[in-house]
Amino acid sequence: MEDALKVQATDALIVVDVQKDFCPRGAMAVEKGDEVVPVLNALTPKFGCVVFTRDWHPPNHCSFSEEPEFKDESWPPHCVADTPGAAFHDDLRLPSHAVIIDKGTEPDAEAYSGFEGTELTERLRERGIARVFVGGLATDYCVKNTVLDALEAGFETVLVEDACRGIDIPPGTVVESVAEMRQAGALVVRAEDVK
Ligand code: VGL
Ligand code: ZN
Repeated sequence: MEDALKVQATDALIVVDVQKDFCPRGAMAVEKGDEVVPVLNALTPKFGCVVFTRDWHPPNHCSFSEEPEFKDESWPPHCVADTPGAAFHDDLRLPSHAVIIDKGTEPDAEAYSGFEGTELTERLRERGIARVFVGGLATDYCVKNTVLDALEAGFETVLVEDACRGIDIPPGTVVESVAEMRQAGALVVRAEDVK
Protein backbone atom coordinates (compact mmCIF):
# COMPACT_ATOMS: atom_id res chain seq x y z
CA MET A 1 0.00 0.00 0.00
CA GLU A 2 1.30 3.40 -0.98
CA ASP A 3 0.69 6.40 1.26
CA ALA A 4 -2.25 8.63 0.43
CA LEU A 5 -1.16 11.95 -1.02
CA LYS A 6 -3.09 15.16 -0.48
CA VAL A 7 -2.86 17.53 -3.44
CA GLN A 8 -1.33 20.91 -2.50
CA ALA A 9 -1.23 24.32 -4.20
CA THR A 10 2.39 23.62 -5.14
CA ASP A 11 1.48 20.44 -7.06
CA ALA A 12 0.93 20.10 -10.79
CA LEU A 13 -0.55 17.29 -12.85
CA ILE A 14 1.25 16.55 -16.12
CA VAL A 15 -0.91 14.63 -18.61
CA VAL A 16 1.38 13.18 -21.27
CA ASP A 17 0.30 12.74 -24.91
CA VAL A 18 -3.30 11.56 -24.55
CA GLN A 19 -3.80 12.00 -28.29
CA LYS A 20 -5.91 10.10 -30.80
CA ASP A 21 -2.94 8.53 -32.58
CA PHE A 22 -1.91 6.80 -29.33
CA CYS A 23 -5.40 5.47 -28.63
CA PRO A 24 -7.19 2.48 -30.21
CA ARG A 25 -7.64 2.96 -34.00
CA GLY A 26 -4.91 5.61 -33.99
CA ALA A 27 -1.79 5.55 -36.17
CA MET A 28 0.35 4.31 -33.29
CA ALA A 29 -2.18 2.84 -30.91
CA VAL A 30 -1.14 1.96 -27.39
CA GLU A 31 -3.16 -1.03 -26.20
CA LYS A 32 -5.98 0.24 -23.99
CA GLY A 33 -4.56 3.73 -24.27
CA ASP A 34 -8.03 5.23 -24.00
CA GLU A 35 -8.48 3.66 -20.54
CA VAL A 36 -6.36 6.45 -19.05
CA VAL A 37 -8.97 9.07 -20.00
CA PRO A 38 -11.51 8.54 -17.18
CA VAL A 39 -8.69 8.12 -14.65
CA LEU A 40 -7.13 11.42 -15.70
CA ASN A 41 -10.49 13.22 -15.91
CA ALA A 42 -11.08 12.29 -12.27
CA LEU A 43 -7.64 13.61 -11.24
CA THR A 44 -7.61 16.89 -13.16
CA PRO A 45 -10.12 18.81 -10.98
CA LYS A 46 -7.99 18.16 -7.88
CA PHE A 47 -5.13 20.27 -9.28
CA GLY A 48 -4.81 24.04 -9.60
CA CYS A 49 -2.05 23.60 -12.18
CA VAL A 50 -2.55 21.12 -15.02
CA VAL A 51 -0.24 20.63 -17.98
CA PHE A 52 -1.12 18.66 -21.12
CA THR A 53 1.76 17.68 -23.38
CA ARG A 54 1.31 16.89 -27.06
CA ASP A 55 3.58 14.98 -29.39
CA TRP A 56 3.54 17.52 -32.22
CA HIS A 57 5.69 16.40 -35.12
CA PRO A 58 6.40 17.88 -38.56
CA PRO A 59 5.41 15.51 -41.45
CA ASN A 60 9.09 14.67 -42.03
CA HIS A 61 9.98 13.88 -38.41
CA CYS A 62 13.14 11.79 -38.05
CA SER A 63 11.39 9.08 -35.99
CA PHE A 64 8.98 8.16 -38.81
CA SER A 65 9.58 4.93 -40.70
CA GLU A 66 7.67 3.17 -43.50
CA GLU A 67 8.60 -0.15 -41.90
CA PRO A 68 8.35 0.75 -38.24
CA GLU A 69 10.01 -1.49 -35.66
CA PHE A 70 8.28 0.21 -32.73
CA LYS A 71 11.49 1.34 -31.09
CA ASP A 72 13.61 4.51 -31.01
CA GLU A 73 13.87 6.21 -34.41
CA SER A 74 11.43 3.74 -35.98
CA TRP A 75 7.79 4.60 -35.39
CA PRO A 76 4.85 4.79 -37.77
CA PRO A 77 4.11 8.38 -38.74
CA HIS A 78 2.06 9.78 -35.86
CA CYS A 79 0.91 13.01 -34.24
CA VAL A 80 1.66 15.25 -37.19
CA ALA A 81 0.93 18.78 -36.00
CA ASP A 82 -2.60 20.01 -36.74
CA THR A 83 -3.84 16.66 -38.08
CA PRO A 84 -6.81 14.81 -36.52
CA GLY A 85 -4.52 12.13 -35.05
CA ALA A 86 -2.61 14.74 -33.07
CA ALA A 87 -5.77 15.99 -31.36
CA PHE A 88 -6.42 15.11 -27.76
CA HIS A 89 -8.78 12.17 -27.15
CA ASP A 90 -12.33 13.49 -27.54
CA ASP A 91 -13.30 12.60 -23.98
CA LEU A 92 -10.24 14.14 -22.31
CA ARG A 93 -11.38 17.14 -20.30
CA LEU A 94 -9.08 20.16 -20.34
CA PRO A 95 -9.78 22.89 -17.80
CA SER A 96 -9.77 26.42 -19.25
CA HIS A 97 -6.53 27.21 -17.38
CA ALA A 98 -4.69 24.16 -18.79
CA VAL A 99 -1.12 24.71 -19.96
CA ILE A 100 -0.43 23.00 -23.31
CA ILE A 101 3.13 22.01 -24.16
CA ASP A 102 4.08 20.88 -27.67
CA LYS A 103 7.22 18.80 -28.16
CA GLY A 104 9.02 16.94 -30.92
CA THR A 105 8.35 19.91 -33.20
CA GLU A 106 11.79 19.87 -34.86
CA PRO A 107 12.29 17.49 -37.84
CA ASP A 108 15.73 16.31 -36.71
CA ALA A 109 15.24 15.74 -32.99
CA GLU A 110 13.26 13.19 -30.97
CA ALA A 111 11.68 14.56 -27.82
CA TYR A 112 9.91 12.01 -25.67
CA SER A 113 9.98 14.20 -22.56
CA GLY A 114 7.66 17.15 -22.06
CA PHE A 115 10.69 19.03 -20.74
CA GLU A 116 12.86 18.48 -23.79
CA GLY A 117 13.18 21.60 -25.95
CA THR A 118 10.19 23.23 -24.20
CA GLU A 119 9.60 25.84 -21.52
CA LEU A 120 7.93 23.38 -19.16
CA THR A 121 10.43 23.86 -16.32
CA GLU A 122 9.96 27.64 -16.43
CA ARG A 123 6.18 27.36 -16.69
CA LEU A 124 6.11 25.19 -13.55
CA ARG A 125 8.62 27.30 -11.62
CA GLU A 126 6.80 30.57 -12.32
CA ARG A 127 3.71 28.96 -10.80
CA GLY A 128 5.65 27.89 -7.69
CA ILE A 129 5.29 24.18 -8.43
CA ALA A 130 7.44 21.87 -6.29
CA ARG A 131 5.88 18.48 -7.03
CA VAL A 132 4.50 16.95 -10.21
CA PHE A 133 2.15 14.02 -10.70
CA VAL A 134 2.48 12.32 -14.09
CA GLY A 135 0.16 10.11 -16.14
CA GLY A 136 -0.66 9.46 -19.78
CA LEU A 137 0.91 7.71 -22.78
CA ALA A 138 3.13 5.90 -23.20
CA THR A 139 4.52 4.62 -19.90
CA ASP A 140 7.74 3.32 -21.46
CA TYR A 141 8.54 6.36 -23.64
CA CYS A 142 7.08 9.79 -23.12
CA VAL A 143 5.83 9.23 -19.57
CA LYS A 144 9.14 7.68 -18.47
CA ASN A 145 11.26 10.41 -20.01
CA THR A 146 9.03 13.14 -18.59
CA VAL A 147 9.29 11.60 -15.10
CA LEU A 148 13.08 11.25 -15.32
CA ASP A 149 13.47 14.86 -16.53
CA ALA A 150 11.15 16.16 -13.79
CA LEU A 151 13.35 14.47 -11.20
CA GLU A 152 16.45 15.85 -12.92
CA ALA A 153 14.97 19.35 -12.80
CA GLY A 154 14.48 18.98 -9.05
CA PHE A 155 10.73 18.40 -8.84
CA GLU A 156 9.40 15.86 -6.41
CA THR A 157 7.82 13.42 -8.85
CA VAL A 158 4.89 11.03 -8.51
CA LEU A 159 4.00 8.47 -11.18
CA VAL A 160 0.29 7.66 -11.17
CA GLU A 161 0.68 4.14 -12.47
CA ASP A 162 -2.91 3.33 -13.38
CA ALA A 163 -3.21 6.67 -15.22
CA CYS A 164 -0.68 5.33 -17.77
CA ARG A 165 -0.53 2.67 -20.48
CA GLY A 166 2.57 1.56 -22.34
CA ILE A 167 3.73 0.21 -25.69
CA ASP A 168 5.50 -2.73 -24.00
CA ILE A 169 7.54 -4.00 -26.95
CA PRO A 170 9.18 -6.31 -26.03
CA PRO A 171 6.85 -7.38 -23.20
CA GLY A 172 8.27 -6.41 -19.83
CA THR A 173 9.33 -2.96 -21.00
CA VAL A 174 6.58 -1.26 -19.00
CA VAL A 175 7.48 -3.09 -15.79
CA GLU A 176 11.15 -2.22 -16.33
CA SER A 177 10.27 1.40 -17.00
CA VAL A 178 8.31 1.71 -13.76
CA ALA A 179 11.23 0.17 -11.87
CA GLU A 180 13.60 2.64 -13.53
CA MET A 181 11.42 5.60 -12.55
CA ARG A 182 11.17 4.36 -8.97
CA GLN A 183 14.93 3.78 -8.86
CA ALA A 184 15.50 7.36 -10.05
CA GLY A 185 13.43 8.67 -7.14
CA ALA A 186 9.83 8.75 -8.35
CA LEU A 187 7.08 7.77 -5.97
CA VAL A 188 4.68 5.31 -7.62
CA VAL A 189 1.04 5.54 -6.58
CA ARG A 190 -2.44 4.67 -7.81
CA ALA A 191 -4.98 7.34 -8.72
CA GLU A 192 -7.17 6.42 -5.73
CA ASP A 193 -4.27 7.39 -3.44
CA VAL A 194 -4.33 10.97 -4.73
CA LYS A 195 -6.74 12.86 -2.49
C1 VGL B 1 5.74 8.45 -27.87
C2 VGL B 1 7.07 7.15 -29.22
C3 VGL B 1 7.14 8.15 -30.16
C4 VGL B 1 4.96 8.60 -26.60
C5 VGL B 1 5.82 9.48 -28.79
O1 VGL B 1 4.12 9.52 -26.50
O2 VGL B 1 5.22 7.81 -25.67
N1 VGL B 1 6.38 7.30 -28.10
N2 VGL B 1 6.53 9.31 -29.93
ZN1 ZN C 1 6.46 10.84 -31.40
